[in-house]
Amino acid sequence: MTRVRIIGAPTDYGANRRGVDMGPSAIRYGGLADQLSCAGAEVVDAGDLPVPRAEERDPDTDAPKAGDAKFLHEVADVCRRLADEVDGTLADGAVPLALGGDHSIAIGSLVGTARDTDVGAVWFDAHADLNTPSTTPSGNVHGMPLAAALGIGEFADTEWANATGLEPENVALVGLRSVDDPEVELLREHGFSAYTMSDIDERGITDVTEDALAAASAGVDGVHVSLDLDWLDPKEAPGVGTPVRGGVTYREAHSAMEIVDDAGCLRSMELVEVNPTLDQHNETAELATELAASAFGKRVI
Ligand code: 5AB
Ligand code: MN
Ligand code: MN
Ligand code: MN
Repeated sequence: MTRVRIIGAPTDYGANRRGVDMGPSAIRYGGLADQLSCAGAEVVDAGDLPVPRAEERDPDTDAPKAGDAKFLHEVADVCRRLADEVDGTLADGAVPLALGGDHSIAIGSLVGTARDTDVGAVWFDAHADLNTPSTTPSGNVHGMPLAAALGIGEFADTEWANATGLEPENVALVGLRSVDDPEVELLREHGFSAYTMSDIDERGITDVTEDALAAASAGVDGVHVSLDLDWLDPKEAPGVGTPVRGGVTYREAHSAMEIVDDAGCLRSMELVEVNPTLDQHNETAELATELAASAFGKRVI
């Protein structure tokens, strides 16, 4: 039986708006443990990492080497602790499931899951999250986690951010529809597998997700799945801070998560960017729980 260990990371340091820090509570309240049990998993809830409120901190945008990245010290502190939790969970034979919080927590998940072994990652997101402190249009670290974990740009020497066992060849991005110009260049340069919404329109979600998983898992020991809820169309997932029209449907999202389960290489996962203050009746959080259940093997019959 798969053992899933839930680790809450209630941060909003990396996002431009408050509320995403309530994500772990909303996702738990939305029925995560029950959904995972229905998927046949044994669930352990490790609770939330302690995270000081953003108002008590200095965004510190002019710190040396921090460029324009807001709250980078605070993000580093959370990610270091999350990486240890993820690593410890894997050592204990369980699958870590991190709950954000904004997407900056993925740096911690990736560093932890790639600490002692080579891994791949599938990034289900409207955005590429490949900005660096010098290219970011917003200063928000939730737009930078993939660049950080891969040691791109100013992150090259950032010890807490570098996911040693992860290379761009094993990173697949699925559902792209809002990508900044410097990110487009990186996508072309580095050998990522990148699938836009147009690819999904043309080829279908099944084909694209199978290809993404094949690329991510080639020659490595397992795959991290990062699920940013803004991957879905805002009609399906209104409770997110950076919605972009034209995302995947409810059914497409479930199909993709079922294919994740079928591939049998899921090593760790995170659900991020749920913002309950923007949601309608907690439906985005509930959707996150259902999608996690599909990824962990829940089926109708
Ligand atoms: B999310 C933008 N590229 O860097 C930036 O939600 C948006 O984790 C980032 O994918 C969105 O600020 C970050 C314009
Ligand atoms: Mn500081
Ligand atoms: Mn996004
Ligand atoms: Mn994201």
